[in-house]
Amino acid sequence: SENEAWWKSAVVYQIYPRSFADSDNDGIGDLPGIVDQLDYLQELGIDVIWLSPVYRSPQQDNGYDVSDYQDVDPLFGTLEDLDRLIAAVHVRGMRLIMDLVVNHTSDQHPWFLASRASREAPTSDWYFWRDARPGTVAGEAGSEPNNWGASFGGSAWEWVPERGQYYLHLFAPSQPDLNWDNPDTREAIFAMMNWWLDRGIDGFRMDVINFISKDPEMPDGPLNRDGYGDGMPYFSYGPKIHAYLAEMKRRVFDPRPDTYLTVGEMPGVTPEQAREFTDREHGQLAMVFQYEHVFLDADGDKWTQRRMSINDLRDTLAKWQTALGDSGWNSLYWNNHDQPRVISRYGNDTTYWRESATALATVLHLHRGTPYVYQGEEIGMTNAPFAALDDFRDIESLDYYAKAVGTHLEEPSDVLDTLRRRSRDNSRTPMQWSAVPGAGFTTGSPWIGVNPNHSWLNVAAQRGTPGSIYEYYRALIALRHRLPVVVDGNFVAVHTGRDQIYAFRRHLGNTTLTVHANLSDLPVSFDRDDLTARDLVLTNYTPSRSGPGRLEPWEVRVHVL
Ligand code: TEU
Repeated sequence: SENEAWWKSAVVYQIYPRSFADSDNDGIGDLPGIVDQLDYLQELGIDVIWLSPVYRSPQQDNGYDVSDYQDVDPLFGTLEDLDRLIAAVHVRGMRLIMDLVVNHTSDQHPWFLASRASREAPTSDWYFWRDARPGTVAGEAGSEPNNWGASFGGSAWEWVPERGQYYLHLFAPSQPDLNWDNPDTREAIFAMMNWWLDRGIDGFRMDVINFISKDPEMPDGPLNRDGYGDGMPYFSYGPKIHAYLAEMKRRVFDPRPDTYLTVGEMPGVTPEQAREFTDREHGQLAMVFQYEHVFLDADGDKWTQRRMSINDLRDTLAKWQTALGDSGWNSLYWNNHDQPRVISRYGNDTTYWRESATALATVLHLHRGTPYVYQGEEIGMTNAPFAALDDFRDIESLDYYAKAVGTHLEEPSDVLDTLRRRSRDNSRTPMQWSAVPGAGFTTGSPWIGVNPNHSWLNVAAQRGTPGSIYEYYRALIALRHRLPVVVDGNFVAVHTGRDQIYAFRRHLGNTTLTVHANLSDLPVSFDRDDLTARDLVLTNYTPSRSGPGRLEPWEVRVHVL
């Protein structure tokens, strides 16, 4: 039926357009390049494409700074190219969702240009403008309206002499926050969303959508390491968040006969909040992206690394499975354009490259929820060996380096080391299609370096090759499409008494699916009596290779009874 939640059985593939396929060889991926690869995605078994932003943008944050929501940036092509992509996706029975970046705009958006120029402008109040702290010299450090720090450096407030006021930016100064408390702002956003849905897209991935409602008092936050206050308690789950998302649902989605995939990116969201947002009866979104499981190797902030423990991973994922189990819905992801490659974080990208990529994929995809594959994950792409600061492009990475070396006087080589492990650029290197120079991504000069391992790690080497990571992903995705228990089965954690093993069961009717995964470099034995070779439906090792109670490094076994 039209109201059926089709996205529950879907697998989503995230495309980061600037790094996917470059059809005009200017070094930056584009929309016609994506059209050329749709057969590839269809063969993989993908149901939905999530396109990271292609809107007009000064590209300070690779498109997460939009200056025109209703046009395509010439870097990527034209609106007609996008229409062609949407049509080509639909012809193949697939769907396409767009990134919706409406917590903030670019500082070059006409709404902001007018707003900063005059307090009389129609969009004067569409952003958060505040006076200097009373008793201070406006425009000088310390006179900001509150102590909040921005994600990309320094204070969250920028002084504008023309207005004699500060504006709020939770991210870079070039990304001013939109004031959702103004009904006209909301109307403009809803109109724009409707314009896109009328154009035929199938939903939205909503950038930091839990940040749109700010506590109107905007109190100072607890101080963090770099001397700024943490505003999260006052904007990550603000007083009007449910009201605004409910209004969006009423104004955009409810009037339409079709069902859309809506996924809210929500840093800091708790399981209980996520359940509210995705509740089958009262929720406003299909699913959310939570962050807990990608923070398990971080100590306080993302730059400080610690070892991820398999026990923590199991506890975290099980908690989310249970919390959203019957009334909500989970999204499942390891990678995206903001995260270093999972195989280089939680896996082993050298000795057990193939085994750990397939083991991690198995564990994730066989949870209950909608899995997301980030481009290149399906061939086991790894972090990049960036040699020098010049190799990095990301605004967050460059800002971190400037702060760490410039302000905190850390050793440049240490900071580079941190960036090499944690930078978002690790996931933004070009898609590795083949072994040729430029990796089949471009014949021009790529905007960011191609990972040299493309000489052996590429699509051409794996597509159609039995035992490859790519073919394993295909089999895994096919399993979801074939077995209802993967989509609808409940989730039960299994304790084997071995810390290295991640195990769980899924039940639906008379069917039980069991996953045993050794997430370590060492073989492990365990007691089990109910798994027989006959019921084995998927493994990343040759089935005969080891005994029933023993798992080789990164071995996984999936049984269905
Ligand atoms: O990211 C949201 C976000 O909170 C990021 O700061 C994220 O936690 C960080 O990148 C991890 O290092 C979204 C987008 O996905 C990201 O690409 C944008 O830069 C950001 O919003 C601003 O739009």
